[in-house]
Amino acid sequence: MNETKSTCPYCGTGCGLIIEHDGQRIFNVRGDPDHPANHGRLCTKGATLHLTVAPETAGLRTTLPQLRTGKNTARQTMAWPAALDHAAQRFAEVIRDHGADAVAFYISGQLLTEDYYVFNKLARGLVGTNNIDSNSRLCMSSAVMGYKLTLGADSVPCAYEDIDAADCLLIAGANTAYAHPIVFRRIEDARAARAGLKLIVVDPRRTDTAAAADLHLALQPGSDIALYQAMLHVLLQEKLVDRDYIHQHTEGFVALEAAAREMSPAVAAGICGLKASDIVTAARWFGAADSASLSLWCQGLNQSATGSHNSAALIQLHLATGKIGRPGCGPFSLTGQPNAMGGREAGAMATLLPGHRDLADADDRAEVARLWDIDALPDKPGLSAVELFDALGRGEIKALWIAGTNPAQSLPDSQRVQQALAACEFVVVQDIYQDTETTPYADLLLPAAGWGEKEGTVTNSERCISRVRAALPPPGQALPDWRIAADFALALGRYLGREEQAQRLFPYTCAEEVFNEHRETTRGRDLDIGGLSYGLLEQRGPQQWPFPVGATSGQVRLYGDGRFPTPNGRARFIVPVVEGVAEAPDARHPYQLNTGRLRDQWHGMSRTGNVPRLFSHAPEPQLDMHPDDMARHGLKNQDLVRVANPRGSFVAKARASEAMAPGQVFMPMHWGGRFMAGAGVNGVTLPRFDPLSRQPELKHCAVTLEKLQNLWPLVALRRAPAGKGATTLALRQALTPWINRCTHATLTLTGREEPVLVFQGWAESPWSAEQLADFDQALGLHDHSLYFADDRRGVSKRALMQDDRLIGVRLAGETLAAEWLEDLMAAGKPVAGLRRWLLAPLTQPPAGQVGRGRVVCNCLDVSEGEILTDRAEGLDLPALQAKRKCGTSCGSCLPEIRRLLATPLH
Ligand SMILES: Nc1nc2c(c(=O)[nH]1)N[C@H]1C(S)=C(S)[C@@H](COP(=O)(O)OP(=O)(O)OC[C@H]3O[C@@H](n4cnc5c(=O)[nH]c(N)nc54)[C@H](O)[C@@H]3O)O[C@H]1N2
Ligand SMILES: Nc1nc2c(c(=O)[nH]1)N[C@H]1C(S)=C(S)[C@@H](COP(=O)(O)OP(=O)(O)OC[C@H]3O[C@@H](n4cnc5c(=O)[nH]c(N)nc54)[C@H](O)[C@@H]3O)O[C@H]1N2
Ligand code: SF4
Ligand SMILES: [Mo]
Repeated sequence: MNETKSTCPYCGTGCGLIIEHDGQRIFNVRGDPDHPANHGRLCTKGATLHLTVAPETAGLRTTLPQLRTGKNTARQTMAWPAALDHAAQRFAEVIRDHGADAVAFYISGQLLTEDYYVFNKLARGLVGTNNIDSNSRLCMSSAVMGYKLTLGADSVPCAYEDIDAADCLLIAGANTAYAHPIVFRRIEDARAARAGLKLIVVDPRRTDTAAAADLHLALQPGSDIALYQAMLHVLLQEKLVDRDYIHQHTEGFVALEAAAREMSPAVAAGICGLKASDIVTAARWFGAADSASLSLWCQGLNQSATGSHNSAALIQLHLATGKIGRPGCGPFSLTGQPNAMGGREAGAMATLLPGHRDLADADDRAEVARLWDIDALPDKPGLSAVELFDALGRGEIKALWIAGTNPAQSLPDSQRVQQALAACEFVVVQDIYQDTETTPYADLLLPAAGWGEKEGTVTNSERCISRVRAALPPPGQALPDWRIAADFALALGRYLGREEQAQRLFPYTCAEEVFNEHRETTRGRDLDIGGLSYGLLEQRGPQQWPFPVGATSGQVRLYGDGRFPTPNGRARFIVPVVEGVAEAPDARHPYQLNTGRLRDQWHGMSRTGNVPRLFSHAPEPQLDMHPDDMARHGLKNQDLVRVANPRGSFVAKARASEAMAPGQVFMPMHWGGRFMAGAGVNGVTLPRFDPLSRQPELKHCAVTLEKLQNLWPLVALRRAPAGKGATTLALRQALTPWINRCTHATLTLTGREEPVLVFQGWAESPWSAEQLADFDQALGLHDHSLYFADDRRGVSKRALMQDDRLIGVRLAGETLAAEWLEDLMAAGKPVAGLRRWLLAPLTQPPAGQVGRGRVVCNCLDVSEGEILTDRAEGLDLPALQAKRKCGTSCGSCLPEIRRLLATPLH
């Protein structure tokens, strides 16, 4: 058995992990005790990474290039040289006929810094276009602008150890318990260690993060700026601002002060829907003299049409109180993706350049041209994500290269995005999986090496650079992303008649060479990593930047000297606009739709969606609603509701949730067209974006709700053998066409060792016998199955057993037994004794075993039902943990277990 140290490829917490493998197969991952981000801990997603690689997902992966020659033909596999030659020829034709700005690259914060660097050089240095943007546009660009507007550069001044030193933690627009679980573990530890530590959470929903807070400010969506301005008002009034700091280290306070004086807590209370006294309390806790305050924020602030000002308004609270640059202090924007920060360093976005340079700055462009030894960089601004897909739809972009992102699912107004992709002349998709919402649009699908198979570096939320290392060879002929980009550049050079230049620009033979070149772009800049090398990272482990030549360690915290990277060294105050959401609810669309993350799924689920146990915490897409709104629409839990606006619609099961305020509904972002009928939540979201950061307002749009009833239901369950990703994929692909023959349908997984596919469908009218027969065929339910039909009632059922175990079930017209049958199949227990009951209309199994309910602790497989039973018997957390061990492994479920133990008994 070998061990290889690497970094988790999911969230920006950037946990270090140890891969246990034999060079052919990864058996397990465990947290790296020496990594400063996690000290050995991992959350549910990190701890199940070995289940996302070969052989579990063999057959799902891309292994050879696949090219489609006609728009409606199937793709054929081909060798790399021919595939890249074809791509180069197509790109060169477009560039020749329509200019360099008729091609574009759309890449990802999940690529490594080395990948980012090469793509950027390809677009700007060889092709000569600034049309290179990243999904980080949907994620971090408002935080980037917020920092630049106020502090003068895009540098996160804080570190995780500030959590340990803070007296007040303000979490704004972030559900850290779900989205950055290991950061949240650290917050829990800090609270346990420091009794006086105050936790304030600003979120319209009562998330698990908010439920843990000392003060939850459940503000109206989009009203953050009014809140932070009112907090500043209180700070001014109570003389909690630091006049010395403001005087010595900042400029522009006079105008901000005047604006804040107008925003009294009473005024803000009206705008935000909060109690004025709570705003005062928050300000007092935050501003207490001689105390340390740290704020953490994420998409609730960034994904807004005023995202840059949302961030700035929060950052300014730190500047006004001088709570920055000291232990426990500062504005700490949590990065979403594992290398969102690295992408900003490499400058691979339409508006940025390498080494924290700006495209708009002529000197910066000239410097990069000099570093790359080319005449000049293109100066025409590039298109940001939403604009890029608009231009694609208008036919202005004729060839598009997509790598490491799934825009057909993750961009707002996704139907329009899909139409644009369908209309584009030549789409290249570089992904690790064959099957995402975007891959059907690929004319050329290129196989990328994934986590566990590639070398490079990533930078996490606290500016810490970690190595990503390979444990296995990539499957088939998959290649590292930077290698694909460089090989394409060499081919494109030939077709552009610039072969020699391409060879000079892309001489790399390994990731380390790319890193060393990237390092040169940082020298003398705020993010200077001149003193770092793969060798040093190998010897001394992960390091924070800056790390200039001669440094012995990275810098934990920035701006301790009160000097900021602005022309005069002073931080700047701006007057933030108070605007509210871009699409306010109205009489026809009275609900505000909020979107975000679940604990155990990752974005479009291309990876986590292959791991059955990651579905157990939230098995299917559900729309969270306030109980009064449910009542208004006559909805009970599990009833279907259609969510619609002029852009589109989707259907989900309604769920009453006390976490929601009336008038607001919440839908997770993860479920796209492969997992449910329609396009998922982004079928209705709004493509309106912040004019400064160009980040779209994915968090809010207005919708109408309609209860669906009297639909004909269908449930199908099918076991796929363990470790046979190919079978799962084949089954999923066989069932996918049926999704859209239903008014609503979902296709998900359950089980632990062996995946069970779960298809739920609802149709306007019963399917014909022929349709059902075709469906059964797709499901592999052959004639030897148990069969029951009552044609008069439109009911028909089948069950297939093998060796006393249930391996397939299909219920149509009446699906009462679906839940316990699903539990039975997931558990894989023998069902011989139940044979005669399998097709009966029973809501409970006859033996009386109740279903276990949703799994809360994924590591130890403990369900909500079990926790509530123990709790009814009077067990507290230690007793519960002694009995069931729940929450003792990764701890991601601890907030929820605590909440379950604290809910009143009925
Ligand atoms: N499990 C999991 N973890 C992840 C990811 C994942 O897919 N799954 N993705 C990673 C990525 S890329 C990112 S960007 C991060 C995102 O991490 P977060 O931003 O923490 O997560 P979200 O659920 O998107 O949104 C956070 C909260 O913003 C709230 N919110 C909505 N509107 C407003 C508002 O107007 N004001 C305020 N104050 N709050 C509002 C929502 O109710 C939600 O609870 O997560 C990362 N971590
Ligand atoms: N409604 C709504 N929409 C949102 C959000 C929201 O909160 N609400 N959040 C937004 C945010 S913050 C983000 S970051 C985006 C994320 O949205 P996407 O970027 O679309 O999310 P992923 O599903 O992670 O896509 C990553 C793709 O890269 C592939 N991949 C994984 N590893 C590799 C690799 O090493 N190389 C290559 N080439 N491919 C790889 C995966 O299989 C997957 O297809 O979604 C945005 N969309
Ligand atoms: S918190 Fe979880 S998902 Fe994020 S880096 Fe750590 S293990 Fe990975
Ligand atoms: Mo993100």
